[in-house]
Amino acid sequence: PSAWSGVNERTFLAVKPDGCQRRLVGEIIRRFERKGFRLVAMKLMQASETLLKDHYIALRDRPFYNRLKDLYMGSGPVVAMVWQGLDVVKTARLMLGETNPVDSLPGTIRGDFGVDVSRNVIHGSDSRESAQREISLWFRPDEIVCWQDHAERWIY
Ligand code: RTP
Repeated sequence: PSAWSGVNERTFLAVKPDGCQRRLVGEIIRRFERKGFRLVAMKLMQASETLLKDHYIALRDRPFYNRLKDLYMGSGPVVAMVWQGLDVVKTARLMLGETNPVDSLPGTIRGDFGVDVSRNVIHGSDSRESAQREISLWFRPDEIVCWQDHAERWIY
């Protein structure tokens, strides 16, 4: 098992430009904190063309690729984060909702805050493998903070 399994599992989340513009950053962080996950890295940044190309490499042949990369994800700041905890990859995807907000239940982030598939507020890694790939794309190792989380003895 990798060093990032069990309670040390990690995922990459990013509040997209619409989420930042709509002042949803605090609300989104709050949901993951209350759930019991541990924030281990975070930065507000303008994603570069190179970074977005790498991040969305699997979608490069999709009809919405240029719109997604240039007109959406590259259009303003994003808040990139790494969260840690038991089954955080799968659980975060559940908390996000479906890609298209119309399929997302109320109570999920996209179900509560989005209506349009191309403005769906947040990104979350879809597997442990993508999480590892995306974390290393968006963060240098020294940007990830190892800290003693005293709440975790009540969470696990
Ligand atoms: P994400 O990677 O952002 O968490 O999204 P996802 O896995 O739920 O969805 P994916 O199919 O990987 O699509 C990535 C992002 O592209 C935008 N999108 N636009 N028809 C469209 O205009 C369309 N379809 C997808 C969304 O922002 C989606 O999250």
